[in-house]
Amino acid sequence: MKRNYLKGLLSAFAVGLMGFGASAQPNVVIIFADDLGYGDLSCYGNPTIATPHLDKMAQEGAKLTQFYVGAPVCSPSRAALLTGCYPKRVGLHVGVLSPNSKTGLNPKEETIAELLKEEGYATACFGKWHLGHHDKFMPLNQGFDQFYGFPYSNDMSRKEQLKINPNSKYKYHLPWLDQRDTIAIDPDQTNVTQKLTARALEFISGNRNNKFFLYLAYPMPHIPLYASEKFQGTSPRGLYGDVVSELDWGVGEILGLLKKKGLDDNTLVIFTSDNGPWKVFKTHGGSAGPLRGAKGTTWEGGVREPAIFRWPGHINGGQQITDVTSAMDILPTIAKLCKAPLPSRKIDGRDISSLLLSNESPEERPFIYYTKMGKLAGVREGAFKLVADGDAYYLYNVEEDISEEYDLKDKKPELYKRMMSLMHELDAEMNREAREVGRL
Ligand SMILES: [Ca+2]
Repeated sequence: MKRNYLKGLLSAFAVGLMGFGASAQPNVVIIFADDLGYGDLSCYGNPTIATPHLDKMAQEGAKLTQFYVGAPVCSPSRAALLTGCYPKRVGLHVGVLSPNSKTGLNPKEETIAELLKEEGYATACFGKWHLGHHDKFMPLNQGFDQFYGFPYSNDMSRKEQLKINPNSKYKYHLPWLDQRDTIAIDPDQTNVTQKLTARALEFISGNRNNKFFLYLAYPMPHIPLYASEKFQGTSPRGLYGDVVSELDWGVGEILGLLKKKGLDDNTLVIFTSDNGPWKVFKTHGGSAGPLRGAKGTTWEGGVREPAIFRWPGHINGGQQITDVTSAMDILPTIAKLCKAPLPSRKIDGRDISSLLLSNESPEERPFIYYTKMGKLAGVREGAFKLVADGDAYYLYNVEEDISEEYDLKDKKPELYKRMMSLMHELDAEMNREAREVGRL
């Protein structure tokens, strides 16, 4: 007790000091993997992939077990994370962007980076962007001071496509950018995770006396898979395991540096992935664990992701949070914790800070499923999920039946009907209020 009292006095003193110079707004680090599945981390049950750093991060923070992303593919999912909106609300719901796209995230939308930049944060996006490769859509025009990485997916490259199919007619090249400069074309991807991690460490060190927001969007384990020499051949899971182990190493480096610089209890770190595993690539794709489906589908495996939130001294360690949450909740939660105003336009996520900080469940909110092409495909409310597979609809209790095996449509006709109208109602509202995608 006495120790706590002393600790309280000391932190009051520290807050006083901070009030003198910097404020008590925490730093934020979002580490976003690409195509990593619900079952790919050892703390989410993977039997062969070792992720000691992420496991430790989960022990020191909160592990969310019913966390959804906004879409089962890259571009719309990334739009949802950065804007706190369903992809449909920001017009980016129809598939992924490609090197010949003329659209992108509308610069009028407010990203997490813009909210925090307004509060004086240093902001950086390192890794994969995939929200429009034309300058007006790129990170430097969406609130980020720095960008280093790929404008789109790591397979959108003639060099990589030729490895998959020697007769490929794919004509686009994959640029590697530093700010606006192309510093390489179709680069060797073996050291991508190392390079991005190094840049992230440099950014954190350089801003240890400022507030900072780091969005580290690793392009792995999206195919083509690449691990550095040090990690090649290290995992019993094969190359996929090597790649995930290297991402885990990167997370360990970042958490280690935060600790070393004394930034641990002033930095919220979030780890998750943009969509489920790309199983069509067999062992080069990941695992959704007990969940049905994969990337590109609205089965749970397409959109439910591992999610770990760590902020020592604020978020209690070792928690497992089973509330239904989503990537769209991240923006309003960060806004609350960093004392930043919300975007002026309507958003879909809700602040879950009280869930993270004091285990108080927020008001339940239905989650709407859209296909990878943005078509309405289901709704989740409470334990129940209505989901379309083509033209057929099914009803599951995804808490009792995590693998979506036992259809309840005939057993619960009233619920089925109610959820069907709820889904259409929510989508109709979305259609009325949807905004324009960014155009050239
Ligand atoms: Ca992806």
